[in-house]
Amino acid sequence: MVLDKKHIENHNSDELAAHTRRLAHTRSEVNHTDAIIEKLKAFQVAIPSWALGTGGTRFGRFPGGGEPGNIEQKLEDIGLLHALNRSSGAVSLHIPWDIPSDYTALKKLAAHLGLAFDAMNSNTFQDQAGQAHSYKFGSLQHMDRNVRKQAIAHNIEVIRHGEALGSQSLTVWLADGSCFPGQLNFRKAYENTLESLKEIYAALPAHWKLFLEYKAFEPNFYSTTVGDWGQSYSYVNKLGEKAYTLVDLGHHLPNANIEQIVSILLMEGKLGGFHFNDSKYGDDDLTTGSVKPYQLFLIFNELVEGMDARGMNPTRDLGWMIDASHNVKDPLEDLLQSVEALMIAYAQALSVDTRALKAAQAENDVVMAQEILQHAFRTDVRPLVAEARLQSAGALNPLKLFRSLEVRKKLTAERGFQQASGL
Ligand SMILES: [Mn+2]
Repeated sequence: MVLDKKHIENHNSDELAAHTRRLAHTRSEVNHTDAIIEKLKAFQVAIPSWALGTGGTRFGRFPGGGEPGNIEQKLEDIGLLHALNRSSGAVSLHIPWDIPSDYTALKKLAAHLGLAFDAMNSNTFQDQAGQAHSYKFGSLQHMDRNVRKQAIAHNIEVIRHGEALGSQSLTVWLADGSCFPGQLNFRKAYENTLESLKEIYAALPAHWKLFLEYKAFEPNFYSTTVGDWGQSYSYVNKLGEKAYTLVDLGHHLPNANIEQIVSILLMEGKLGGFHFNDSKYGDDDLTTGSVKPYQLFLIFNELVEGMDARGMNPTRDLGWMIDASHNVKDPLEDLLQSVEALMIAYAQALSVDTRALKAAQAENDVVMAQEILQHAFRTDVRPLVAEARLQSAGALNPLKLFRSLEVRKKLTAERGFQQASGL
């Protein structure tokens, strides 16, 4: 389904008077609003190809209608999101769930929809039909060199697919670890993993990056071989300058100070990118900003400060992606909410009075430091996010327009009740 520009224009003219009132108020409260709006306009978040179908848990899945049945339909769905919010201009593909059959045609479709190919994702956490060796006891860490070779070859194949599409990075997330004490020799698992990663790293094209994602637990429940940011940092430091750590917000132990992790990784020049989601208990894959919006703001506050300190370009120098799953929501509505939450957190962070904060820190004025951050968090910056969309020809209220156009009903009429491919 392709969105008619007229729909957006009509929606915006209906919403304009109220938006203009709200924007004037925000401009009276926040400094440098035009500079903030420009940064918001440039910010793009990649949508993973697996987030477009209804998610599930190991207990079951409750699919909705109109899910995309192939990679082209997945791109069309992201194109629809991007037309609405102008901030979802990239797709992150998963191999083997989304193996392209015709690179040229897919690149043409992506260009038509205004989408870039973000990081490619490999999969050695499950066995595929016809696979010679099983990943039941790990992939890059495996005791058997033949299993490791198979997993390395898969990652290199993913790089080749990505090269053909114009992607420039590979995200490696390993389920490797152990479920019981004694099952694994930690040092040997580390050494095998490092050796395997080195072979994958050697196959990276010159301008590519390798992102190594960590996760504290699950599917292994005793140890994970890339279990936290320190372990990822240890690997990527040994691999070289093209290797970076990737932070998935849901992959920490409860109450971890993620904003501090982000700050240190940025300082070390080893923060590669993000998988955004939210959680209450573990890797819940909830909508970004739905449970802990203040934490999201604090993360963006460190990002803005750290990227500025290193002279980084927020849109080019880090990989931004959503990694969430949606069991009880329309996936497209959920993604609109996630992107909106990211834009709001970014706008809040950009509105922090950094000079006053530095002064408060220098004087150990703890109360004022907290006041400055919370003032930015509590100021309604949503009109700035909406204005960025308006200036980029997106919709002032994407979710409202999505509902009024009955997009899901039309997609269901078009595609039926098929299950999203690859899930
Ligand atoms: Mn992830």
